[in-house]
Amino acid sequence: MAKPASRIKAVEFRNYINGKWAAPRSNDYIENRNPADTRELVGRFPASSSDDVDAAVEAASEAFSTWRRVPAPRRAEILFRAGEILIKRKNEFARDMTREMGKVFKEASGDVQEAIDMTYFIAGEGRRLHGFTTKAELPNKFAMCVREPIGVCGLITPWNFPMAIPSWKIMPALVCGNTVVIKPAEDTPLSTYNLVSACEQAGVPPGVINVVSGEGEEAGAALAAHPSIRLVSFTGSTQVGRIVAQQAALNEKICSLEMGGKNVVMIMEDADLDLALEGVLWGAFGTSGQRCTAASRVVVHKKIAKRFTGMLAERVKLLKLGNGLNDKTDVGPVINEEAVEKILGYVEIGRREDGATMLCGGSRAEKGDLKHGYFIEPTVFADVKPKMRIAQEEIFGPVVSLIECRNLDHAIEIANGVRYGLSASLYTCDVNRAFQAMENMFTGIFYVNASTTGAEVHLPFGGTKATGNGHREGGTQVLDVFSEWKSVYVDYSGKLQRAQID
Ligand code: UN1
Repeated sequence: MAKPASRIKAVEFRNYINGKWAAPRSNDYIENRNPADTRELVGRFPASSSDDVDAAVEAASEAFSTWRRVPAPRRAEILFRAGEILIKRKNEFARDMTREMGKVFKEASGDVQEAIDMTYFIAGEGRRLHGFTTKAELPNKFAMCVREPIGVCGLITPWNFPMAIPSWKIMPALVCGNTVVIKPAEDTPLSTYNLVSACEQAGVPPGVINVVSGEGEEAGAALAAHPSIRLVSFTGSTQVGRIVAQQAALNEKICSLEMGGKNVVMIMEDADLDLALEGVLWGAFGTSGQRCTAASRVVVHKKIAKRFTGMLAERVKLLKLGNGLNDKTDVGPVINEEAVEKILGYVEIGRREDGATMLCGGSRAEKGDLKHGYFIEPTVFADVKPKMRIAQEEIFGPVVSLIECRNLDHAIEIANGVRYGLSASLYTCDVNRAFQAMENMFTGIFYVNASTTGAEVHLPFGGTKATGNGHREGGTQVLDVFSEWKSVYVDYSGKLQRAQID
């Protein structure tokens, strides 16, 4: 059960710059409140300005000259230690995460686990960081290419995976020899603080990781525009990602973007419907629909549409909303008031503008203690047409749209008919159909007989079209974001050899 708000002490947090916990120059703070019960103050976090960002970037620039020369396996050893600390403190950190972000405790534990997985996986890369050798076109000449660190990286991270996503960026950046300044989402800075504290405790030297919390428009913008930042890695909305990319272009920064999604579950008439039902419930309403990978469209074969719709509506009505620290809760709150308004706005669009049939949910839940939080009833729309706004735009909440299809080709056409391309899934018992869909879906992630969420850290994560700008974080592919290639030629002939001429 959740502790009463009065028994939880709120703390004032600092920025972390050059190995020291420092108050923001402005002395302004932002309140971090529990979205399940806004009476509970989780902490007060710096509302940093460009002055704080400048100080952090300066510290990171200074630290870069020594950190880049620490052998990668040694850098990795520190990360392994950080992983051990995260394991030891997993429950405490998960609890903190549920309090600041709202996701149910089990899922918050999964988020911390994803950070542990990433830390161990990428620390292992410290002994690889492979380049390659190849044959030169001239005799007595050697050719190879090696990975080099890039410099100071600016990391801007979202609130929905407040520890996992920072770890996807910090750990590979560090193992490659970069230093970082991270600006966590203003709604969930505590989980980044916990991650960075683990790194500090593990022995990451001063200046290598710096944390500057604050508003996107202020601290985030200052980071994205800073001339000494060589790389910006951003996960968040498509709207903000575009601004980050524009800023990056002005200063020749490398820019890795991970943005929106409109993910789809396709269910064929031969599918195991009970399995598909579990997948849709988990994909659409897990994390209150606030995963980039959340299932927000379900394309169902017309032969089973009626039956599946009935099965889904029946189960959705049973989902229990509540505080994520209560183990009876299925669905936690959404992140803040703005999210409530946006999601309910889409519910209205679905009902009025689009004319879809709402089967359940559709309102803010305000019974009892729920009135103190940002709760929205899990919502299902049926009779949705592929071009309706609720079937096209990212809602990022517990709302799912059911769309009927005639066959697999039709399902794939509908599924691909959106501007995003993060994750898709197909339920079928026919292996041929599974491979056909795998080949024809324009998404960065594809699942067979599983939901749209649940990516693992050792595979590339990211999407096509408006979801990203071609990079992948996760997998060894993330090393391509956080390192640059240097091609090296050694001519041991003792004479001038002219490539392309001699
Ligand atoms: C996100 O929502 O941005 O695949 C990340 C998943 C998680 C990561 C989601 N492992 O659902």
